[in-house]
Amino acid sequence: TAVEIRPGLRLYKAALDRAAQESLRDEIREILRAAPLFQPTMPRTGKAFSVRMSNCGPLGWVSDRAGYRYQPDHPVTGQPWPAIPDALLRLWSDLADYPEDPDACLINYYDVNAKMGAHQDVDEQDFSAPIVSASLGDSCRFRFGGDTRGGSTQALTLDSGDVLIFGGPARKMFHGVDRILPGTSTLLEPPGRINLTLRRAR
Ligand code: MD5
Ligand code: FE
Repeated sequence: TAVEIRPGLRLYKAALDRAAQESLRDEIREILRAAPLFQPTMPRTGKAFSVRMSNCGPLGWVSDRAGYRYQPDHPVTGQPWPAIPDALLRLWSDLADYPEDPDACLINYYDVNAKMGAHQDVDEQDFSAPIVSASLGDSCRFRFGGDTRGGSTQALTLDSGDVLIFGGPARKMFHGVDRILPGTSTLLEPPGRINLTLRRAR
């Protein structure tokens, strides 16, 4: 049951039931054992993100002083990223309306104090593919606006199990996470929020 928030932006509330969330959580835990969360830093300034990250799939998104990019290996261990779990590939093929599998899945971990400033996702080569985002753990306030910085914005609460799809005219909108709502989920230990974004980087 999708709600079209605006053209190109669809929200599936509770797309993943509790059992699906638990099994995905367990698979992500295994992925993070092989590809530990790293702390990305801002290009040029070197300031640390409050969100920690990892990836699965052929390519992973990384950020350091040199810039933002997709690369096939973990920036700390040098190992290739683990495979994308089948449950996520099925979610993409069910919802993305795109003929190929995603080639990147960014894993964002928010502790209860983490947030993500407004930005656009424009490091991918083909904007005809959507981005599919799944939330696990504590709820968050997700904020989004238009295609330019500084216009009017709206906010949504994203709960564990929700799936958002950004495609078409919503693909390049500004968006960010204002804050995590602590104590809203028992799924994760330690608490916090995991966001998974399936993408076509190339
Ligand atoms: C999150 N992640 O909840 C947020 C929002 C990111 C990111 O923004 O880049 O990892 S998930 C919603 C989202 C993800 C990617 C693209 C778009 C929205 N978008 O094009 O609007 O961790
Ligand atoms: Fe983003």
